[in-house]
Amino acid sequence: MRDRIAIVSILAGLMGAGWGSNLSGQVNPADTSVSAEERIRWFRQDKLGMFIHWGPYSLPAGEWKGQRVPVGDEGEWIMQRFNIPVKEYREMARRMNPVKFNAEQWVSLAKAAGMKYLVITAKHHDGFAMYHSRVSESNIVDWTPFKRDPLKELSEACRKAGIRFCVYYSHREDWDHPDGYGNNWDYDRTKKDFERYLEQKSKPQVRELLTDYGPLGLVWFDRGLNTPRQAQDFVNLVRGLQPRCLINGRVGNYGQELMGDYQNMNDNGMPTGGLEEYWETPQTLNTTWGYSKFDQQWKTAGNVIQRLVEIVGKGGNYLLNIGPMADGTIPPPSVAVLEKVGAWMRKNGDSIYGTSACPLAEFPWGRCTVKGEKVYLHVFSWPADAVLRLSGLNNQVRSAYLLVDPSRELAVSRENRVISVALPAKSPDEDDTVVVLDVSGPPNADPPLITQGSDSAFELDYLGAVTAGKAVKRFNRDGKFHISKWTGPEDSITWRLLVSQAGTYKVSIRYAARRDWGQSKYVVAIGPQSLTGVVEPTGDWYQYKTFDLGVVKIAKAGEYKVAIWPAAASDHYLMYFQSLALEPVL
Ligand code: JFZ
Repeated sequence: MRDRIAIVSILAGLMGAGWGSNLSGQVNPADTSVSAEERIRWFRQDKLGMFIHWGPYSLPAGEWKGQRVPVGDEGEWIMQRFNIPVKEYREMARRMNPVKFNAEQWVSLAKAAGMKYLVITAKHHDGFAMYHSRVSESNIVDWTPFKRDPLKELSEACRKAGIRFCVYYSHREDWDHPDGYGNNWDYDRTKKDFERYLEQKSKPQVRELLTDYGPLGLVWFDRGLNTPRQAQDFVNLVRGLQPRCLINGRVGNYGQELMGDYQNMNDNGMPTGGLEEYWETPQTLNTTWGYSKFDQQWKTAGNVIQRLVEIVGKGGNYLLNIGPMADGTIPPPSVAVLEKVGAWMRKNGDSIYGTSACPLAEFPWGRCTVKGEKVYLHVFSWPADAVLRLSGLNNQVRSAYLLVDPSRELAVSRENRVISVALPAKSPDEDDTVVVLDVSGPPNADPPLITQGSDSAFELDYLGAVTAGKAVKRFNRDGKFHISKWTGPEDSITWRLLVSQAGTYKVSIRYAARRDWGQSKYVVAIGPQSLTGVVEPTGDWYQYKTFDLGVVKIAKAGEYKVAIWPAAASDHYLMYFQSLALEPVL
């Protein structure tokens, strides 16, 4: 069996490597005709997508020869968890026959839930293709009695319904292929040729998906690759065949520079503050991606709605997962939750679609999203006195009303910096009632005024910072939250400080800088004083170190502006900035 696969793979690899025409005819050179902003525009607008994890792992559904995948662990990892031999797993996969699969039904559920894009596992780590692949016979059409191509049917149903069709592809991990990463129970890792796997299976299958299923909204790669060059090959492959197709952050190594169009949070992850590089959080509806008959820990519609609002209010997208059963049935509890979420979205979608991160600090009663000249206040917990209070908004409030009842104006008053909105006695929606403020101009707020800690020191990081130019607040699984992408004096970070204790302060900076970023100069201005720093390489990627910059004298208490910027233009980033500290010299 394996020999046959090897032969098929070699032929595909030869074709894929350009020895003869590849699977799609000609591979175009990477097309740069579409700008990054244009490519991601729909994604920033649509906010909410359906993730689908569906494959042979849905058949054992969390149990193998009496052994159970514990609830809380991932059902789609069953082959690796129990070191199931490829031969046995494939024999199991042969029994997959999803006679109840109905693409139109799945897509209409996504649509009913307010989801605008759908990402399905074309090939997960088990190496099994859920589409008709010519690269490997380990696919649902050739290997099972089903004989139909679910991705073809879903792509057509999505197009009819106006939902963007997207695919997940695990481009590194492959427990079926002898050279793929991850299966060291069947294959000797010392004999693996990973590059051969990329050329013989991974790239040719990605090429098939980009060629045979129409325009894809997004290729959702997973678990990164070893080197930037390997990842760049996949970026070029996608760009060359479908320049409008988005690439997620996991195309490259998580601990290295972002090579996709946006960053992925950790699974189920939630950042503490507003990130400025676009991002998406994938989340399970229970606790497993692939179906498990044991996992009934379903989130409520309220959990999902509030998490959606929190993600969108911090400037990201929400990719919410369903794990269909092997016969093609979507677990009824998933359907029930998504239908309730959809009911809320039909009434409140304006406060989600096309909105941007809230410029205000978080509120104890809920969150906020903004769009045009509107501030959407998402009230999770109704104030006992039915008065909603918020501060920090610079705009004049022209009117206020419930999104579900715009005809009924709510009384608004302002005292100093606090805006109060008189609400109905009872909340119309126990999960999230949206109050709309119609304001003068784009919603804006003063940056936070940072005060001194109990030890009178200041720790200035991404949370309180205002970025300008190309400097952006970012997340990376290894780099954590940092600020970067700045290359010249027009790119800066600033903070507002309220100094209560005049005196001398020792200034230090914490950053990571790649080997070839050394010797770049930067300026740290604190009020009228400034210090000049010279970047010292800290190793490769996100190896943070702290450097003393000298001392400044703050003559009197009051508000000060602190700023950092590159002293000169450069062809690389200045640094991965983490924090600036001002410690009183006693
Ligand atoms: C990966 C897969 O292993 C998993 O089966 C599922 O497909 C999920 C969506 O993606 O799991 C991950 C990958 C990355 C992180 C966590 C789980 N992460 O960055 O924290």
